Amino acid sequence: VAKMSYGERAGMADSNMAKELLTLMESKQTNLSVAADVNTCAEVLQLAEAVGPHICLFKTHVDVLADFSLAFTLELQKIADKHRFLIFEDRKFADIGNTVAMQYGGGVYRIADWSHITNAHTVPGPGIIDGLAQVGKPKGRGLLLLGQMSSSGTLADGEYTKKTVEMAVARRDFCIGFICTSRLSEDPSMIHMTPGVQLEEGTDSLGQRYLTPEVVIGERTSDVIIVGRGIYKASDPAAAALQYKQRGWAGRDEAKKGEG
Ligand code: UP6
Repeated sequence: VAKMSYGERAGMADSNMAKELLTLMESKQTNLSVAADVNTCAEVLQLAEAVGPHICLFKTHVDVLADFSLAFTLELQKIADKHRFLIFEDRKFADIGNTVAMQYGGGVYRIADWSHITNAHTVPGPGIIDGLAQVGKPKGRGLLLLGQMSSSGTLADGEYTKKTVEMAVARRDFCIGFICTSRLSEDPSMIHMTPGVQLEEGTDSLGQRYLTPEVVIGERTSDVIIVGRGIYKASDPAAAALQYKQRGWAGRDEAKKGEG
């Protein structure tokens, strides 16, 4: 799978959301997602404008925004249309199906109305996917499952990771891939996204672990690098995004040389 182009894989994907993302990655030649972990709507919009041309996916945590409004989500969608990227609200749902359906479709954030992609932990079992699918599938949305985490001491490994992959494949009409630290599935329609990426390997003071774009894409054959502080804390976020984009895309050549 690592040897196939994103465009070839788009033709094999089951869900329209996976097709759309893979097609966009191929045409924009980018496997970069920026994590917009800033605290106001204005800062999110400014970052989206700056990095938009270089990314395939813009990742948000809207529950950290002090001034969230639905008007903000409309502005973000306009920028997404203009620069051709998709929006991923990193909500990490973790409850029973009935509850997550309410959290995804309603409340203050109405995530399903504006976010193309969201994600979920698999601790509750497959009911969480069914609950989210009830809300998201009619709107053409896609779901990522957390198969692994970047943080040290994570419990998401071994059997847990394996069962998560099985759950995704069983609902491939709605599940488009994984949050993970290395490729988990050879299914061409499963998109692998890896957070914990900076230009140098390292850690932060709260358990985050960083790998480089070369290791994540080239050696571990993930599909998308997710970069937060490495880009939004840079003095020039647009220039930093371009640099990550180039290094992430170059990693594809290494991945294609591998035995995958
Ligand atoms: N994230 C991780 N690790 C995971 C899952 N998600 O770091 O296993 C998310 C964080 C943050 C981003 O919630 O938004 O990816 C990483 O940000 P950073 O590049 O600033 O560390």
